[in-house]
Formats: sequence, structure tokens, C-alpha cells
Amino acid sequence: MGFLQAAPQLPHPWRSDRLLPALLERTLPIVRRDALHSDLHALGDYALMAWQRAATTTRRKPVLTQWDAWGRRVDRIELTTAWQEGPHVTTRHAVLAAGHEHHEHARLEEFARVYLYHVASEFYTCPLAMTDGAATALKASGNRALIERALPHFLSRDTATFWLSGQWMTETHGGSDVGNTETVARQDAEGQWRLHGRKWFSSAVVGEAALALARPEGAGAGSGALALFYVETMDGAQRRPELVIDRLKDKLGTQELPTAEIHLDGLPAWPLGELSNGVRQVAPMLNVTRTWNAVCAVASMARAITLARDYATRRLAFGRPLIEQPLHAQTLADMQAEFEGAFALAFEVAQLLGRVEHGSAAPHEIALLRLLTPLAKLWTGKLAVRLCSEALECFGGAGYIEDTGLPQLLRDAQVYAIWEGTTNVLSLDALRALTGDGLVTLRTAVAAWLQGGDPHAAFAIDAALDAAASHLDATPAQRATLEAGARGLAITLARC
Ligand code: MFK
Ligand code: FAD
Repeated sequence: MGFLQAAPQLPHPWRSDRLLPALLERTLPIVRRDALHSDLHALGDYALMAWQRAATTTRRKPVLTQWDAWGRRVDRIELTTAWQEGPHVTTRHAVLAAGHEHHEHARLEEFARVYLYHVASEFYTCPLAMTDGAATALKASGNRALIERALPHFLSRDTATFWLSGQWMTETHGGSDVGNTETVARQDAEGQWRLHGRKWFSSAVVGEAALALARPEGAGAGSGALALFYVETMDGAQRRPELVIDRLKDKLGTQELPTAEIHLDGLPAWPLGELSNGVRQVAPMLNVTRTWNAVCAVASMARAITLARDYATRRLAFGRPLIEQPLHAQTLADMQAEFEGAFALAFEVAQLLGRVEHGSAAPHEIALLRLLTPLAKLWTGKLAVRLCSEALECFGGAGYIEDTGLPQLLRDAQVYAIWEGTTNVLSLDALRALTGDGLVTLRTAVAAWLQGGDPHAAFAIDAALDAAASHLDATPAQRATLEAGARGLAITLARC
């Protein structure tokens, strides 16, 4: 046999990292850091083990069996190994529960765990994010009965009692525009609400609960008439018969994640609050899952760049390792710089979320969080695709070959920009966040945030905010111009 190329090695994602430890050292009191370390070590160990395991095992996808041998409908889903391990790993290390502790660093500590766990989880983080979002929306609803019923399960640190929640919004006629929702909520003779309809994407179909948008029977058209309902999917160990799994989607990426098309045939449901304004009620869930999306997108970037950097020390071309080729080293450095900016933005949102929820944020920080959440989601989503693509090129032809494990990074990254609000929808959401008195508070926030920082960034943000301000009382034509430029505005702000 001739020359054999050494494969890239993954350094320990926590012990060999520079960015996350530096962030935690800057922001956390020493006692909190010390308390966190054992979980971060363990999640880093798990990430390393999962990478090594993937290199030596055949990749699997979830399998749906709809009927048993005797013709009974069973809708059984077999999950991959990482998914079977998910509840154990996440409850043991409080990946989700940590975010709901009562101190201002709770969210940062949660997302530090998420960052280390995400790639190894094979997108088990997707239903975890939705469960976190459901817990947050339930708390915001103030519905005591549902909070007492569901939160102990969602935030459980014990696999035996832990429940996952889905987020059932998208339908065939409405993903971005959920106002087109066709699912109807009807009250039966006992006054129990029941959902009837079809949900087109359900990514936590193995979960025990969900929050679902539906139109109460007789309510008007449009999104304002939608209500937000809590549902449970299991009756003991059996899936409820009113929930039918039609099929699993065959997807470009996130292939270990069982995303299903489902029918609801009278599934019992409980409204979170008033029987309208369901979008307003689900917004806390959206903002939390969008934060997960940003952190998971930077985790994917980190994985791709780390492997590319390692490979550059092992691969020789023109007599030298790639890392000693000035242009290759510059390519890696440019990727690293963009990644570090995205990391800073995503974790800024995590920290702000913790302060706002704990009640220790200044008023302008509430407005800043409202704006930065869609910006972080949309910018990191786009950047993940670009950086994962660039990282694959750093491996040459090997980056295109399935059993290196590298193409999966790129295919998975494509989802970050699509679900939880596409880039355009989130650019428009950023405009929504800039209306009202949002602009005034934001100027205060930005000035404080950039104090002593880069004057060019401050200038660019001011210019972008001026552009938004000049259109607040816009005519329809001006509004159309503003909307057409919303993505440019959002990306300028996010990069600043
Ligand atoms: C591994 C990574 C983890 C990630 C997990 C991801 C799992 C994937 C699961 C999914 O994809 S679930 C489906 C996600 N779907 C979306 O994100 C829908 C995208 N579409 C939008 O976000 C639209 O902008 C929206 C549905 C919100 C438009 O609906 P409307 O009703 O036409 O919007 P409208 O009238 O502007 O807003 C209604 C109210 O909600 C307003 O408040 P008021 O009633 O008080 O005026 C808005 O201000 C408020 N609102 C909307 N978005 C908000 C918000 N409030 C706070 N934050 C927001 N983001
Ligand atoms: P559309 O809304 O039809 O969008 C098509 C295009 O139009 C996009 O480019 C969009 O940016 C653009 N567009 C739409 N409106 C505007 C506008 N006003 N201005 C400018 N451009 C616009 N949903 C759930 O509810 N639960 C889940 O668990 C779930 N899991 C998912 C898992 C995966 C793997 C994927 C891919 C999707 C999942 N989704 C889920 C659905 C996802 O949230 C939607 O696909 C997404 O919100 C986009 O909606 P849509 O598919 O209807 O696209």
C-alpha cells in the first residue's frame, strides 16, 4: 500500500477550547464556574466519544413502523443510539433544566452545555429547544394548572419523569405565515377542547407533549384568531389514537431527527390563555428556540473549523503542511474571525436572556434582546452554511466523501436558516422590533454596548437605525422599499 493520509482528529471540545472558557471566565463568578466544570467536562467527553464512534459505525436513520404484523396501527419509531442516549445525557447534566434556575447566569450556563453537546446529540437538541421554549411560554402564560402539570416534566433531572415537547405550528398552507392555519379546535359535549387537522412538520413526534396553534371553531380568519393549546401525546405507554403519524420526512440533513407529518383526529387540548392571539402567546417559545438555533449554528461552525485546522497540520502539499501555506493559513484565520464574531453575538443573546428573565436587566437591554434574537438567528444560520462549505473545501476531495463524516456538517447546517423563521421572515421580525419606542431604547443600548469599542461599528449601527427611523411613518411605497432592504439592514446590524 502506498501513502495513507492521517485522518483529522477532534481535540477535546472543552479542555482544548479557548473561546468558551474565556467567556465563562469573563462573565461568571468563580463559584458558578466551579459548579459548572464537571458538566462541561462530561459533555466534552461525550462529544469526543460520539465523534470517534461515528467514525467506526454505520450511520443510521430513525425508522417508522406504522402497522404490526396483525394489522394494528402502532406508529412505532426506532431511534438512533445518540437519540436513545439523549434523555440520560441531558437530564444527568441538566442541559435544559440549568436554564430555568433562578439566577441571572442560568441561560449562559445552559447554552454553554448546549454548545458542547449539540453536534454529538444528532439534533436531539431540536426537541430539547422546543421543550425549553414550551416551558418558557407556559411560564409566560401564567396558567397555573398547566405549569404545575408540565413544568416538572420538562425541567426534570430524572430520565424517568422527563418529557419532550413539540412545537406544532407549520401546516401545508402556512409555515412563515401561520395565519393560514387550518387546524380547528372544537369543544366536545363535556367541554373538552379537541384538535382536528394536519401538522406538516413535527420534529418532536416522539415527545410526550406539544404546544399547537389552532383556530377555535367559529373564530375568524387570520392569525389574530388563532389560539395556543397544550396537548399530550401519550396515554400511558401508548401513543394516543387521536395522533396519527403519516410518515417521516426524507430530508437533506438532520437525518437522525425524526420529523413527521401528522394528523390530529380529536386530540384533547387545553388553551394556555385567551382563545385568540396565539402567535403573541407562542412568541416566548419562538425567541427561546431561535436562541438555541444561534448557539447550535455556532457549535456546527466550531466543529467544522476545528477539524479543518487539525487537518491542516496533517496534510502536506507542495512539500509543507497546509497550515504552513500562507494562503491556507489565511483562509482558516478568516473563517475563525467570522466564527468568533458569531459566537460573541449568540452568547450575548444568551446572557441578555438570562438577565431579562431574572429581572436584573436594564430597560434598554430588554429592547436589545428583542432585536438581537432574530439577528443572531438569521446571521449565524447563514454563516454556518458558508463556513461549513468552506471547511469542506479545506479537505479537498475528502470533504466531499460521506464516510469522512464531513458532508453531514454542511447538509445539517442548511436547516438553521430555514426552520424557526427563515432569513427573510427574521429580517422582517427585526424591523418589527425596531418599531414603536424600540429605536430610542436601542440607541441607548447600542451606545452602552459599544462604549470604547469600534467607532466604525457604532457609525454603521447609527446609520442603520437612522434608515429604520426614517421609515417609521412610512407610506405603503416607502414600506415596500424598507421591507425589500430588510435583509441588508438586518445583516449590517448583526455584523456590527
Ligand atoms: C438545533 C437548534 C434548535 C432549534 C430548534 C428548531 C426546531 C424547529 C421547529 C420549527 O421550525 S417550529 C415553527 C417555527 N415557525 C416560525 O418560526 C414561524 C415563522 N413566522 C414568523 O415568525 C412570523 O413573523 C409570524 C408567524 C410571527 C407572523 O405572524 P403574524 O400573526 O402575522 O404576526 P404579527 O401580527 O406581526 O404578530 C402577532 C403578535 O406577536 C404581535 O404582538 P401584538 O399582538 O401584541 O401586536 C407581535 O409583536 C408578536 N410577535 C411576533 N413575533 C414575535 C412577537 N413578539 C415577540 N417576539 C417575536 N419574535
Ligand atoms: P414558506 O413560508 O412558504 O417560505 C418560502 C420562502 O418565502 C422562504 O424563502 C421565505 O423566506 C419566503 N417568505 C415568506 N414570507 C415572506 C415575506 N413576507 N417576505 C419575504 N420573504 C418571505 N415546523 C413546526 O411547526 N414544527 C416543527 O417541529 C418543525 N420542524 C421542522 C424540521 C425541519 C427539518 C424543517 C426543514 C422544518 C421544520 N418546521 C417545523 C417547519 C419550518 O418552521 C418551516 O418550514 C419554516 O418556518 C418555513 O415555512 P414554509 O416551509 O411554509 O416556507
